[in-house]
Amino acid sequence: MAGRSGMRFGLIGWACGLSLCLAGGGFSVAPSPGNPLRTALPAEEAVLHSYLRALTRVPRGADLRRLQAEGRARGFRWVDSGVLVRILPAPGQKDAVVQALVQVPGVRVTNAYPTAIEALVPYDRVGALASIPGIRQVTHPRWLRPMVVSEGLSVVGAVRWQQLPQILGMTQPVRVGVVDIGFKGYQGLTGTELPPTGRVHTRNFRQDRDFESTEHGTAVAEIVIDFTSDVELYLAAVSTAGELAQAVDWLRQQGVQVINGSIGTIVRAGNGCCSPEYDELDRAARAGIVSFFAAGNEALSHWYAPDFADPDRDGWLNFQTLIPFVPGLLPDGSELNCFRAQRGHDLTLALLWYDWPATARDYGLYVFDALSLQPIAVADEPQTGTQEPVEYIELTGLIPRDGTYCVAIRRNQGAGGVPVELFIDSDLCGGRTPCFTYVVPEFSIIGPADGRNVIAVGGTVWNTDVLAPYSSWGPTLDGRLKPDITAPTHVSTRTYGDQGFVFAGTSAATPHATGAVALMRRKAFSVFPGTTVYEVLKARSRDLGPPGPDPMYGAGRLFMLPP
Ligand SMILES: [Ca+2]
Ligand SMILES: [Ca+2]
Ligand SMILES: [Ca+2]
Repeated sequence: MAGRSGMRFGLIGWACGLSLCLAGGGFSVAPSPGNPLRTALPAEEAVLHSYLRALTRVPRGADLRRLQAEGRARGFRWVDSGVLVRILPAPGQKDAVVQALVQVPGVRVTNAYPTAIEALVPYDRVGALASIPGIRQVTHPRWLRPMVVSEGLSVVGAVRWQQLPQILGMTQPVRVGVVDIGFKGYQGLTGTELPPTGRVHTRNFRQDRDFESTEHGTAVAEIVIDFTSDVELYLAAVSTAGELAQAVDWLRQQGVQVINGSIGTIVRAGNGCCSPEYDELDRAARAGIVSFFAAGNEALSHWYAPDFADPDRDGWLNFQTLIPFVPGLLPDGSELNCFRAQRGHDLTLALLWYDWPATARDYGLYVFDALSLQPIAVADEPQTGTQEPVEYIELTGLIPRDGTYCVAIRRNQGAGGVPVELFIDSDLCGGRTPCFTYVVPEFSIIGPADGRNVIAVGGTVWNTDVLAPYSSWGPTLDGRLKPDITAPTHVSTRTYGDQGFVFAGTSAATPHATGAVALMRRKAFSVFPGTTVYEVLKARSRDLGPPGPDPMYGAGRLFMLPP
């Protein structure tokens, strides 16, 4: 199976088998300069991700399907024989880099911003990128994912608004943009759960052209339209951060008043820096557009430490909990953070450290089988001063057997002194129990919900008003209060109801806020002079949890009526 060879691929370059590297049966590595599990690399080659470097050595006639599966595990996806990459230009070098890129035969620049360029590069041409000046890193795109885990309209006070006469409202339908991974089945719902065909506008920014990859966006749009069907609806399909930036730009040009994003990425800086979607969302805000994004489903699948703790000085981080969700399983200080996974399950892991935009602290992310202590996946790119502080693993169906697996974090070089974070796939644990041994819900807001000009929406269970256990907590890593607001989730939709599911996750909460703003603008555009509809929402929201604004519920749960 292609997947198994993908695992082996991840181990190329290991200096020794793990049994040789590990001292005794315990998990500790003999002190040595540098990482004994990784071979050294000349600094000038560090610009290319190791997967791309490996592609430059692929012989003609190689098995492309195997290469694609290996790429997927390392965060790369192919479109035909091209690989989608994220290219980080040095400051001021964007235009020069784009000019050089388009000289390379077969390369297509799919979007270009000062902070990052995305391009589709023929797999046998990736080597050409290493010699282009002004590039500080070529890596995988930041992939966006839907924030689903799986009866809320009257809960938020929308029914009274729907009964209001149309006196003070906008005379035109409200223009609402929905950015999402996919909109499967939306055509079957126009005129019923969605506006009529003439009022649904679509644009596909995905390089793989798969507008109907999932029904997720259709269910999200359905919730917005539950509030008011008097909407011009703009559906934009995206899969990467760069495509999201493009989509927000397009929506702004269409004159939308509200944007809904029930999607996000765990690869984010936490201070709104370093990726083009933030710049486009700032621009949208300056144009008066309100953007709601899912806060994330990561409260049970995130770990954080204020520094790289390594009291035994062996290079492997010692995990500690700030909030002991699972006391007693392992004492604080273990070098393994373990989780259960089933054979064939998907697994996404991101290691981030707060050293943006470019780091010389070189950390690595390792996943071991708890029984054999053999590594099943490794992400350990060199960080030599120009790269983003990210290590990323995406195992699609590659978990070899049902069992326990453990994450370890390695410091190869560079001092500590900056916060370290780990995200694991929230799907792994169904949103109810901690996803691994050491869980820290604080700072688990995803991107772009962590942005300054984005309203981050957390999720409360619709009939209990209790925060959903997975709903991401703030604050942001630079200390801003998030989420901004919470809204009901675990709700019914036609799209998911037909499949027997309730729609859970901050994905379902977000369009409640979007729908509320659309409805209020339509009904009473002019009744709140000198303030924004969002300010009104915030002021009316029902305070929950600790009194006043707090990093779990934000201002409170969405409520549209006066207090
Ligand atoms: Ca240690
Ligand atoms: Ca590294
Ligand atoms: Ca509160």
